[in-house]
Amino acid sequence: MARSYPPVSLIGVPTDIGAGHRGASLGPDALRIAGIGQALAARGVDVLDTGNLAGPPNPWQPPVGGYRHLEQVVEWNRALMQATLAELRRGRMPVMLGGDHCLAIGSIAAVAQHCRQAGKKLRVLWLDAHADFNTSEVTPSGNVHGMPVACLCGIGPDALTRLGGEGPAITPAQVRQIGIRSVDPEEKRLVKQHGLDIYDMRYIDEVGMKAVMQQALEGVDADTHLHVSFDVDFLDPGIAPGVGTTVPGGVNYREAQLVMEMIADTGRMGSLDIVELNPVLDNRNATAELAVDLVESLFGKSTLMRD
Ligand code: 6HN
Ligand code: MN
Ligand code: MN
Ligand code: MN
Repeated sequence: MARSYPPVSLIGVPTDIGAGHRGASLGPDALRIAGIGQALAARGVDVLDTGNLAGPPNPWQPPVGGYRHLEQVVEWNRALMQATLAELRRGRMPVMLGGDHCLAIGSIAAVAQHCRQAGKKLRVLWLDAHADFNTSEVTPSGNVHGMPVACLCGIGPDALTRLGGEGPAITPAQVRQIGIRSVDPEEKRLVKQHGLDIYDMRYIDEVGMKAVMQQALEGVDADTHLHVSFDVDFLDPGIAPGVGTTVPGGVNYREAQLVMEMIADTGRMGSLDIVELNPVLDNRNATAELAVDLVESLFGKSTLMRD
């Protein structure tokens, strides 16, 4: 059955400040060139491109106290949090065009604040090869794109864990991670300690994506706001080479479509990050085009008679 979607605001976040490779800052334009706006409009969605946020340039420095570019990461995320809140408050669904994954700290801090005020339950679906649960003590790189889930759960520097006010934005119990296949040794200890709900590639192989999604979406109801944080490295590098941190053995094309279709079926997606797309490493924008194809499915495009 055709579903109607709330109006969407695209927010470009052209930053690679939290990443280990330069180039994710070109992601927003690559997604535009791949036709993200037109694809949503063709789905009948009222879509507004709010343009790109501005932020500090990438100083490309080594880590200080376990973080690379912490000051700049904070500045980008403050700006994004404000922009995301503004769109939510005027009743529009924010869709973040990343940008590296550190930007989820700002987007989800805003979404969490909005949900608290609206009395909605927040569920975060984290589609990624990585758990992104590192801390300054255990990070192998100092790159903050490996830390956003921990920061959102209150583990990290004050400037990031308190971005949205007092107290953590979310708890680990609100997060479901899907597609995970690269977790650093100390990060593993942390995700176990905090009880993160992880559907890793082995589990996906064993039970199949349909069962995984049914479990990850369990309890999502009319009062739930679903935030989807889509790290493009979730996908197998064979189909999605345009990312900085490829990990073999990722989600294939049909599995990815099923993930998006099952999210669309809930009708509860309220916000979306599309992150880590790195056009410098891509093959003629193929990864951006694949991301747009999958976003269409998130907005209800399907084969045969289902849409
Ligand atoms: N991402 N775990 C590695 C690190 O440096 O912390 C990689 C993180 C990748 C983060 O892809 O969003
Ligand atoms: Mn990530
Ligand atoms: Mn990743
Ligand atoms: Mn599609």
